[in-house]
Amino acid sequence: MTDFVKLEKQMGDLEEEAVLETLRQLMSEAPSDAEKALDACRKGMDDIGKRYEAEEYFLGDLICAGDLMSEAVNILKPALVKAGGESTGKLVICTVKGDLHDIGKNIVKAIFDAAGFEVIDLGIDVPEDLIVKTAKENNIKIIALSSVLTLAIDSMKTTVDAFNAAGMRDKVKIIIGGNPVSEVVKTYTGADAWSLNPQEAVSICRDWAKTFK
Ligand code: B12
Repeated sequence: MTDFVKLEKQMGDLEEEAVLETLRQLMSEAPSDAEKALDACRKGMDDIGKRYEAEEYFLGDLICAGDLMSEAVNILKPALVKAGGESTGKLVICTVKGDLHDIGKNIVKAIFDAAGFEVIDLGIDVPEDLIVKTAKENNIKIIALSSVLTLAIDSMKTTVDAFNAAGMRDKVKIIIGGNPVSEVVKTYTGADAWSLNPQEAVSICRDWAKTFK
């Protein structure tokens, strides 16, 4: 039985071997707990962020944390991605302008892929005009935006505004996610939905895709 509080602490303490061993064991004994493990790892990353702000950790530690989280996700991925069956629709995903973080975005992409969505991933630091152009050229109606920097919340708003300016706002649905995202951020940016949970995001987008058919 995995101790998730301990896992969160191991992650926060950057105990690489202990984290990876715990996850490997979980995958062999109880893969259905993968989502709980992901959540514990994400909370551990929050702790790392706080310790970075307190100058207990430095940029090199953030880089190690990013590598460790990517390894953790690779171990958990087979259990996180549940095959979706029928083809569900198309969406474009990216991390918005000014933000280079992509671990969360990549998890969301993998889960949407597995759920049957055709996903166009524009990567990181993506300007709003490229997102609008891609949606227009590929007739994409679902836009998924990721950001973990508080500053990049404004880029999410700029992106929503750009769809307005292009006369496309009523033709697309926009979902946002990432650590600082909340109901308040959703209202501020003008997005249609928000989530920190990729599985929940899939079910929101599946409902949207049905209304487009
Ligand atoms: C790892 C990390 C890095 C790595 C990133 C590696 C990579 N390839 O992504 C590196 C070292 C490169 C990095 C750089 C920097 N970082 Co950094 N980083 C982190 C850290 C520790 C973890 C982020 C992470 O991967 N979390 C784990 C993932 C899985 O969680 P997540 O992104 O929230 O995603 C989940 C959900 O939110 C959701 N989700 C995510 N996206 C989406 C999208 C949609 C549509 C949906 C539905 C859901 C969804 O699904 C995911 C799975 O559950 C955070 C701390 C934190 N609390 O987040 C700081 C943090 C984000 N970084 C921070 C800072 C300051 C920086 C730097 C400016 C440091 C510097 N001096 O250079 C640079 C920024 C450069 C830039 N312009 O972007 C600050 C931001 C502060 C702020 N308020 O804006 C944080 C919060 C640390 C802190 N507390 O100070 N960082």
